[in-house]
Amino acid sequence: MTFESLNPADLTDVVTSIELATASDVVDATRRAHAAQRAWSDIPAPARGRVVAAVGRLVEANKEALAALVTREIGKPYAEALGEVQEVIDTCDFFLGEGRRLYGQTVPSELPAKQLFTHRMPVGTAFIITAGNFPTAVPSWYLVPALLCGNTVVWKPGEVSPAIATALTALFHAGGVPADVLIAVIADGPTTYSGLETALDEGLVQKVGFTGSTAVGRQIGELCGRHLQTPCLELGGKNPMVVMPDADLDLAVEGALFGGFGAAGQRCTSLGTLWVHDDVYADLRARFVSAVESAVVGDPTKDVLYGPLISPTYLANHERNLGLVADHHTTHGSTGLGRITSDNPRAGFVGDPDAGVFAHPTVVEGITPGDALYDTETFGPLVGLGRFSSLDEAIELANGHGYGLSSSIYTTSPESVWRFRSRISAGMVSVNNSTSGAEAHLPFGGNGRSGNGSRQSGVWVLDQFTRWQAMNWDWSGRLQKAQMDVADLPSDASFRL
Ligand code: UN1
Repeated sequence: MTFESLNPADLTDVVTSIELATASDVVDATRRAHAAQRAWSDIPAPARGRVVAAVGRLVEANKEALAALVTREIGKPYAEALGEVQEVIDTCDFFLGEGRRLYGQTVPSELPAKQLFTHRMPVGTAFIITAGNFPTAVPSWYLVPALLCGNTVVWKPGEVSPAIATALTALFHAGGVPADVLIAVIADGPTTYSGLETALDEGLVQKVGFTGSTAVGRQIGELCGRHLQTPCLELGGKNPMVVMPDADLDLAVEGALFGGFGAAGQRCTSLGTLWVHDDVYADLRARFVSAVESAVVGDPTKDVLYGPLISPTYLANHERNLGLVADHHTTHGSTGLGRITSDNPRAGFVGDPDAGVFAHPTVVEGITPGDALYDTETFGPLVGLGRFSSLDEAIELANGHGYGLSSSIYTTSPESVWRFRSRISAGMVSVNNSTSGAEAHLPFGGNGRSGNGSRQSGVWVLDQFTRWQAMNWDWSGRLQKAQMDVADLPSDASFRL
């Protein structure tokens, strides 16, 4: 089947046209990657680290070209696309040195003439499935450490970004990653699932990484569970931001605007619901609504808060979510709802709205538990607004839907910060900062409906792509039995001062 990737800011611009892979193509890719794994893991880790270094330098040298492609193929504003590509470079910079560490431990034995060790072993072949919203940064969080640790990778990028995936893969290959050590396959979801199922059955895949919806994450988790594997699952979010009465309100509004509407709300770390204390509710609401009303939307090559949605499918999803607005809610933020067109215009729009899939920003006021919008990840330019009267109530509202990816609190009170930090169920907590904008070397991941507890980035991701091997070496020349032959030094338990 042929797939045409269109520029979402100008649907007449065909970015690329590709033949989608079949399930047997997917299996073939895993077979090749599996066959290449031993030789790749035999290359000393410092030498693999140098490959990662070369990839990083190449991405840096091609930063503008790759970012421009991100803007063209998925509509991310150019400044944010540059930031996303920088995250790939940061990830390479972090892991190039890991090639010279990948530390194991030397551990004393309880027996003489015996030593204990731990070694990190590559897992094998990793099958990585990523989404279209971060088509370079999030894949790099998987690909770079997986390769560094001696695994081979089959990568299934989001179908909406085949040109970006092809470009990124070419950069890895140019940096010295052999063709069969990293293979990109572009396929639709059901085809991917069926190919992966066969590959798992045949023992060709030892680790699955998936970034995407909670619903698909459950299916992947079930499939991997049947093969006694724990996948790395990075799923949805309904990220809360809590504004306390002692907060710097201008800062909170700026953070809510960027977190909620930056990238058109299509980050897994996007702000879901803004929870505001009663004492500052009216003030903050007025400031936030006015900031959203005057935000610049439009051509992503220009200086805009956000551009188009990633594709027509993402727009349709946003329009469906608008159907969840209930009678007790009021909407704010724009001159219309849903798709921006010349008949449904947005004040201050930059460019031609009819050419692409642009949507009005929408603030939905009056969110309470029980509303569909309270616990639905909307993944578009829609932010909920609700109120609370105490920090404990805010924490309950922030945790109550069961997602736990990112969270944020605006306050000047250390007591509120530490209470929030210790009670929030999210894997990531921002203080006086937006829900999005995670740095590339802190653990990234969520709990509950947001994931199975796996973490990406920094040293923490090494546990996804290596397994610990425990080694003991006895040179005493006799069978020494652990627990039984251990020296027992006398002590006097009745001794008192
Ligand atoms: C995602 O949306 O899948 O923290 C990742 C952020 C980005 C990464 C988001 N650095 O917003």
